[in-house]
Amino acid sequence: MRNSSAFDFLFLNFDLWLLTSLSYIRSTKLFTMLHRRHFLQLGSLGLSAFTFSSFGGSIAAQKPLVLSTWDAGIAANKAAWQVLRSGGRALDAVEQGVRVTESSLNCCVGLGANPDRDGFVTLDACIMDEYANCGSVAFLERIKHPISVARRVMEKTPHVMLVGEGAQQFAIAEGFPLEKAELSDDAKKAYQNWLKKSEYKPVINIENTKTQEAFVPAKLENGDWNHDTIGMIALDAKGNLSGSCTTSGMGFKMRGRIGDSPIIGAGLYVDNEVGAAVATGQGEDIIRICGAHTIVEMMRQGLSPEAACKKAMERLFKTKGPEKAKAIQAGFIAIGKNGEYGGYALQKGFNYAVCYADDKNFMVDAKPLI
Ligand code: SD4
Repeated sequence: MRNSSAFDFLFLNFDLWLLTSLSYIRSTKLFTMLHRRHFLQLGSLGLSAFTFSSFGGSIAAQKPLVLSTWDAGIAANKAAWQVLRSGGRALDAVEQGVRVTESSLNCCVGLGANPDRDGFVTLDACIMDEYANCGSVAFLERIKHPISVARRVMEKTPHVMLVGEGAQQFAIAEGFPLEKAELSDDAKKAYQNWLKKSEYKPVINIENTKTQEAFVPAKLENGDWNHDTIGMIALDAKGNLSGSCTTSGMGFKMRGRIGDSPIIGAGLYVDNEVGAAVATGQGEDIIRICGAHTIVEMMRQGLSPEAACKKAMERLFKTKGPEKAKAIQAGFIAIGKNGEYGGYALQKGFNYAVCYADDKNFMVDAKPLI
């Protein structure tokens, strides 16, 4: 940082410089230093964002910033933004944000969501902060805010993950009310319909038969994908990252089934030196490639968030095989330490919500791999 005129020259020619040296620079400390300096320059002008060209398009870098999966993300981002806009911590933002979705009636998040094949709603959630602290709950029943229970696991126990009855006991001990064991009207209807079609018989290893689709539908009655998990990642004004993820999992799943969403490294991963990533979609396939962790490691090697999501998606596609991949959906989103963001989908139809100002909270369609 001694020769300031050389650095000014770099920024005047930022686009050209970036195109020729991005992959090298991303992997060096210099990258962080340059961004920090650029933020400082913009900060003195009252700006907190910049845009630069990269391979394949324009990528905005923002701070603070919050991203979340699917269109329920708009309302969730709004709540997260209230925390971020006043200089709050990313961890608080990602908890407050997804609590909105947990409270709303939704096919796939919170107690109003679709049940498992035995008619019970079981919830999975996890959270991770800038110190690599993490907490998780899975197969949790009758508790309205699994994300907040996950945070208590992180902050009040020596453990990372609690499941089932034990998770519920812990939640009750922490003062979370035990809600009634009943389905929402929408979920009741969906379950009745599913029961008719599925002719449900609890057959061992049914998940591995060719008729799997009839038992765990890839799509819901209305044609939507059978998932709408909310995954949220945020970068706060201090430059710290956190993430959260909460879901009821796949509708009409086998009782006891847990997907990627509560699994640190699969559904969510945060490394405060590098970036954060969160996943949605067919959990089994996301687990098989350690989705979120893979994306963060790709970013560590110098890939942009979008390129890292794409690379991880290519791995998922390869692992699944081209034919089987057509029957599932998966989506990844990521934020880099510098405020760049991006996402990628297996198939068309996955979108995510991006928010970085009171009047900037919008949906982005992720590019599909197939
Ligand atoms: C799961 N990944 O349980 C979750 C489902 C999901 O959007 O993402 N829904 O496999």
